[in-house]
Amino acid sequence: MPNELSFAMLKPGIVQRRLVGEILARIEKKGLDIVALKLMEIDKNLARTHYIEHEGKDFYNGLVDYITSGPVVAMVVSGDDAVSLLRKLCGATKVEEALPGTIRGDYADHTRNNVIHASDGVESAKREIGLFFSPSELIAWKDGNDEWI
Ligand code: 3AN
Repeated sequence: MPNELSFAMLKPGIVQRRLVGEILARIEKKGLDIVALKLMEIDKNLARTHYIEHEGKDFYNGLVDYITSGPVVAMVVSGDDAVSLLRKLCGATKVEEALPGTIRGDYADHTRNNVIHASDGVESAKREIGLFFSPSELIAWKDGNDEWI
């Protein structure tokens, strides 16, 4: 299994609803290493660039408005198959398809506000990490539990 980096962002509703700790706990309990983490307000330019693949879609402006409506928690996680593991923890994009037990299945009731973003591939992770973090903000740390998980 390849060791990968992935980018995740807890959207404004998670901060507003005081759920940051619960979501971080799920990511940590899975065994992924958080190697960068920050609370930040993102401006429209960054939001538009981040979601550039959706430019022109009917939900694009609403998505940009939502994501810039309050602080988000951006992070980089590291681990074996981190990209797909994180996507599985998040659940399906459409809330009606997101299964109970997943983050979106448990916490989201509208697709546009589906509470968390996670990179959909290694290349997009690299691009998104570069948008939100400088290299010096990533901290590789030695995991003493490596033998157990
Ligand atoms: P994912 O976030 O699961 O990778 P994408 O990249 O297709 O899914 O969509 C990016 C974001 O755009 C979603 N997280 C969601 O907030 C929003 N979105 C996607 N599809 C729709 C839709 N049909 N209606 C409203 N918002 C959507």
